[in-house]
Amino acid sequence: MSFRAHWQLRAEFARRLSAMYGDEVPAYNTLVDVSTAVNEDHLRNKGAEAERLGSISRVTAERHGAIRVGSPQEMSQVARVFAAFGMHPVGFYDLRDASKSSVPVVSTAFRPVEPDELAKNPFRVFTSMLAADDPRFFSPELQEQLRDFIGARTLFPEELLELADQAAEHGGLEGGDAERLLELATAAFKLSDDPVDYAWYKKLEAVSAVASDIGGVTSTHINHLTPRVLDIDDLYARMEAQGITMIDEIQGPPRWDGPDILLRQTSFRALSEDRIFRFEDGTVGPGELRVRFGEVEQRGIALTPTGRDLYDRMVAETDRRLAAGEGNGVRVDVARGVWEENLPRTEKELALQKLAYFTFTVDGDALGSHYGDSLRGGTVSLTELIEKGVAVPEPIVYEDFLPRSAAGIFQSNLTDDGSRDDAQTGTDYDIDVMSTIVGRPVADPAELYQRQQDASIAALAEDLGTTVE
Ligand code: OOG
Ligand code: NI
Repeated sequence: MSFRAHWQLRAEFARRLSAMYGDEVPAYNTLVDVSTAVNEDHLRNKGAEAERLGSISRVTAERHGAIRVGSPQEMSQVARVFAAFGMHPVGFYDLRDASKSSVPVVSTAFRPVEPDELAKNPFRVFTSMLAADDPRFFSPELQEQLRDFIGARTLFPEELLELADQAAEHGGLEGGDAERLLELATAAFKLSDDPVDYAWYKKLEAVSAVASDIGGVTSTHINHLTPRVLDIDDLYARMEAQGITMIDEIQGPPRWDGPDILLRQTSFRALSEDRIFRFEDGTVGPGELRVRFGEVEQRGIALTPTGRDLYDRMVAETDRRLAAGEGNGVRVDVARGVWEENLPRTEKELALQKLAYFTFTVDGDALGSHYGDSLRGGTVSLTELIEKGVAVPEPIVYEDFLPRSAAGIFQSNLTDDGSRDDAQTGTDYDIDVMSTIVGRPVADPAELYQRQQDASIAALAEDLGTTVE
């Protein structure tokens, strides 16, 4: 067998995780089948327009996973594993305050960062770390017990970490080593059948079902794997028609007749799964846990920091109107109204107002009719080029996550609010602290999109033989 580069390892890793998870959670296979059908129909109905935010082959193969670890040490180890697959930490999400119930985690996402790597295979994993030192959730005694329990387990065997380091260093691995890396990495995320200590699990569950899922067991597992669809409303309706109960709403932006922005997500509720427990009297027996769920997403255009501010204001305005009793309490209807009042209806307008990120292509006809050859050697503004239709904006897809949706997804699958003592002060986490924990810099998503847009503008200027400002 020959050398396998990062992207080849990543594509195979995603494929194996998907097969494993499909065996573990058969409803996931239904979700994938329905997603594929939705995408095919969307393509049939919309033609080339359907592929504006990603080719059908990329979108159909596209997944994100979610995993949860228990300590900074485990976070740094999982970062080494993902580096083997060309997946790097991007973005910081603090979910502790993003919802009213107890979600005691801070997160980042591991994903390819270069546009060509994303195009080859965009597999990403939303990775959460239990904030086991946050006194709002965990008493000093529980913090210590958690540290001991988590410190005593091994999620990622030494052999896996060593192979991963080699893959990171050499840009991939040769045949036998590549195969072993894939085997070990996939196995590390398999649901374990080791008995779960019932009393310990329940003690943590009283604080948060997320805490028990992370710190109450001796291994980690994929929480969900998420396919991408081109029409999430259609997907939602088809899943319900199949008798699968979805959470009440689609999270994130509403459906409207302007450009799709950021990320829309929904999920079906966590399903009961058989697990083995060890009870306090020493007996071992079967039981059920309900922690893993199915999620699906539709991706839209990445927003600039200005666009993101507008988005956050629109979300706040939606909340305000809902609280005031507008729209019969139906969030998406209220949100649609807010969107229509505030967000430009065309990609061109989004680009002109610098609200979203784009790459640009040249429209030769528009160039000829507006400028002839007169641009060569001169200076022109990007705004003018866009206005005249010479620079045609092509959307840059949002590759990241939304903290409020993430918290909503966690939360909608909890049966209990858990407990949080807001009289205590929470531990400080931010992107820099996360970088130290992960052991490598956590990239700012906006910088990555900006870099891609800048490169495209530079290429445009080169093409036109002019300075574009
Ligand atoms: C992660 C929840 C967040 C998303 O897509 O926003 C998430 C988890 O449940 O571990 O996956
Ligand atoms: Ni997810």
